[in-house]
Amino acid sequence: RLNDKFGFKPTLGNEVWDWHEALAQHSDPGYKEHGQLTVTYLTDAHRACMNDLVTGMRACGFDEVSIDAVGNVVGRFHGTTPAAPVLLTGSHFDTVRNGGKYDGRLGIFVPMACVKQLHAAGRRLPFGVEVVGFAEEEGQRYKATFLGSGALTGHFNPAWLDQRDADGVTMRAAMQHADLPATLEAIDALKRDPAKYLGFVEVHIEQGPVLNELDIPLGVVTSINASVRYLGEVVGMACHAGTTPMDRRRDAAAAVAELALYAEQRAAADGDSVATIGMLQVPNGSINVVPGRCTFSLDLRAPSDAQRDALERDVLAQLSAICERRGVRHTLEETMRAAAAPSAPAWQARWEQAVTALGVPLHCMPSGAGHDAMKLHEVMPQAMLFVRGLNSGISHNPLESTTSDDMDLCVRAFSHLLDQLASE
Ligand code: HGY
Ligand code: MN
Ligand code: MN
Ligand code: MN
Repeated sequence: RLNDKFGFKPTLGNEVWDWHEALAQHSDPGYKEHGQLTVTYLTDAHRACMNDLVTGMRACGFDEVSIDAVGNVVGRFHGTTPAAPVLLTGSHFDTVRNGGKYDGRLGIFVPMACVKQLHAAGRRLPFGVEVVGFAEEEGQRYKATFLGSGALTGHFNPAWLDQRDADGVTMRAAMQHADLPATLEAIDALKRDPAKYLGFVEVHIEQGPVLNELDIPLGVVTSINASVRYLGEVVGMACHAGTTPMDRRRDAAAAVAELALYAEQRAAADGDSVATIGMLQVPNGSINVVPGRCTFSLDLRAPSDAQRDALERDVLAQLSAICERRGVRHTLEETMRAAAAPSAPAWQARWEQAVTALGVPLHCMPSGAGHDAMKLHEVMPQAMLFVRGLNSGISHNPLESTTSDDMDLCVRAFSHLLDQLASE
């Protein structure tokens, strides 16, 4: 809390800060012991987060709070008329491994603070506000990215239920362990009718350096970049590291390493594309054995679908050429594909108005990170608000951070958007 150093101000930003600290107490085994934050889908830590969010929403004065069939925590604050359309908002509370405290969670806590303020003032809006803590966005325990928001848009993949995690536990078993119904009927019933909603807004940390370098606390998102993810394996031939001449090897790891360097320069050539091999393993490797197998991940993103497709085409073609030349073979499984999600103009304008009303210089920008908003984008208008991070906006890293002052600005911007919507 930076503002503590400059004279404590009891703001909702401080409260939102405290909520993050409380939720960050829960972490998966193997990480908690090292003071690392990892909360993956339906682990005990994840369920503790669910329960804390239910308690927190109830304390803020939501009229209805529940945990839905996939583990999303849903809070509803009614409008003046029960039949009025609803503003949908929220973000995810799962994290990447050894992640930061604010990725996702900020987008749950900021609207919670706004509802707390409305409830305390005895105010009702002419529309309802539905805040969702999405249970699974990062796709860490299961290859099921955007599971929570996908369930609301009718895009839950039934095959996910039988996926096994690293310990062989199926998602279905994990759901049963978490007292969730684990049936497709219950999950399909979560699909929201877009006609009942005004749209979806999401507040999120920028997870990048732009706002920090401009020294601007808030930014309005113009579009969320298109992305595609693969898990792959290259198979060559394990052999003796000491006796096998360099020109007689079928080294699986060297092939993937060559792909990584190609993807890096190919994405850089676009200027605003990105390519990442975030996972690269030699299963059961040994120091004195030429790698016979190498598993890897591929994450490709670009501002437009066409640019993402061109990057993808070149990288996959290069993978084939590398494998051909090295006498190794590869398999690839696409695990996620998301189209670019432009902000709905009316909703982007409302964020712009809110930011300007706070006297914050207006900066509009694309999102390199994927968000739940890109799932809701498939069924309703959406737009996002970014808040800057410290440490050059680093994210997916324990160094991820922001300030209670900037959190307070988010609450005030969100409240302004609500008032603006109520006045329309
Ligand atoms: O990977 C992403 O862009 C997001 O953090 N899931
Ligand atoms: Mn993330
Ligand atoms: Mn996120
Ligand atoms: Mn998200």
